[in-house]
Amino acid sequence: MSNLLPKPQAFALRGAPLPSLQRLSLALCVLLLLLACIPAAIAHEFKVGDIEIEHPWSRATPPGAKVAGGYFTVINKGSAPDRLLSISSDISDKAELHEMGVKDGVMTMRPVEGGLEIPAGGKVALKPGAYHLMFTGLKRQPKQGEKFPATLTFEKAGSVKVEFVVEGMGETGSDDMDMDHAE
Ligand SMILES: [Cu+2]
Repeated sequence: MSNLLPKPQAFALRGAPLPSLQRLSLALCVLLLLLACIPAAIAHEFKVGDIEIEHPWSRATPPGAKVAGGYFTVINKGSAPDRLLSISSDISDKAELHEMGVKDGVMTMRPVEGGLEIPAGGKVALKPGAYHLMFTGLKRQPKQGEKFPATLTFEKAGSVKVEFVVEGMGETGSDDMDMDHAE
């Protein structure tokens, strides 16, 4: 009989680390979940199908301005190219895709014909001085710190709602937006 006593004790000792390990791994899971959420909130990105849109942003405009720029990075994680066909937003009558280039030594902006191709497995950055979005016929001035919604439509991936964060007027220090858009 006496040799039965150590058994439950030994069992209890061996069993003891299990519950705390489970607690630890649960705590780790919660921590990992929290960490997984944080970059998404900071990165401010949107997804539709194989397409990811990172950090759509615009710039505050001076009173009376009729146009505002729109910028973001599009990533195509798919194995086929896709095309950004159109953009719409309540903030303006129209939103156009523009391309900047140099023609006969003069910087020009022109609408991108037939949509903007996003190569398979590639990315395209819309940024000041390059491809960009132009909100034309502004219904109101975007104010620094606010967000406004817009819908991007892709040929294959379909439509996705995004939010443009409005940054300061001097953001990036580029004044390309003031050039060819006084209509
Ligand atoms: Cu433009």
